[in-house]
Amino acid sequence: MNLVENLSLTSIGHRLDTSEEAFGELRDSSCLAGNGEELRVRIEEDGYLFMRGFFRREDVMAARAGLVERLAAEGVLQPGTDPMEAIIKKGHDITFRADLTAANASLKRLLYSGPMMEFYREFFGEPVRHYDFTWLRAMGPGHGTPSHCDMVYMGRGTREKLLTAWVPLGDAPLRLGGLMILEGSNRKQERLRHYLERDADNYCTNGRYAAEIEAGTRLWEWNGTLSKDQVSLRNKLGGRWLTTNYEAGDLLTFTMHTVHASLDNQSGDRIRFSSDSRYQPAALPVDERWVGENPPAHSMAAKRGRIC
Ligand SMILES: O=C(O)CCC(=O)C(=O)O
Ligand SMILES: [Fe+2]
Repeated sequence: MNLVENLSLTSIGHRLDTSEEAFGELRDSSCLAGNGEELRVRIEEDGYLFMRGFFRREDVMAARAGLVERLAAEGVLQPGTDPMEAIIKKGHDITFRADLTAANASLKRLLYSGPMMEFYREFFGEPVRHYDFTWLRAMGPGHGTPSHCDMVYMGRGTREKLLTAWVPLGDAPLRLGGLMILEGSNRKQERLRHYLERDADNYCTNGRYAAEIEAGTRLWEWNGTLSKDQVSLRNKLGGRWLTTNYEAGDLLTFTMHTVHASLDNQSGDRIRFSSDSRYQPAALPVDERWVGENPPAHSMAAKRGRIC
């Protein structure tokens, strides 16, 4: 189809079926901006809201500039190239870099003030807060993220009124490996019940990994992945994998129950930058793993052990 042209797209090395029954374009809901009621109806239906051109391009690019500057200083980018192109130096490997957000005031402004906070206030119809941890992905060429629902990582506060925002920090055409949503998966909670009830930071104190987890040498007993094979997952759950050629300025927001994954980065030498961040009504309980000046994240402080 149009969206794919001649690309052979993969996710964790599995070649995706890009026929019209299996693959398609995200529905753009930007025409509903500013209308909380309609946005709520739409997300109930789709499990996500894709807001094309939500941010000003220059604001996104300012955040990107801060990221590539840091990587250039670290020697991760190919010398003699424009840092904004984010061309990785041969032999380097990069994926998750939450630390890159620390000194990036433009990124924090983009995600946690102005239009973004106003969007979620309008959506929830009440005062909102964001989580303090920013998941910053600097995905070099290679595998993307396996499918999962965010519930298993942040379901200890409100489980219904919490949304993820996925923001491409630069243009991210398909070959750069953007996010995909499994169509209709938000309405498959019953099928996914066993998965959705799990928590990636729980572990069995009498289990085989307990000693390593408690010593801090192993991050978790189970990493929250729903499937590494997006082709067979789609065959089981149905729906199409939905994505798009993302542009700087786009916002994709989705529920804790929405199944998502990302495409592999097949660009050869470019880094895909994106952030994920979270928003909820201020009056509701939060997931303590992700709030505060130094959020515990998945550290031992967040682990809950029990005898299994
Ligand atoms: O960007 C990715 O590869 C994964 C992002 C994700 O899982 C999220 O936004 O919740
Ligand atoms: Fe996620």
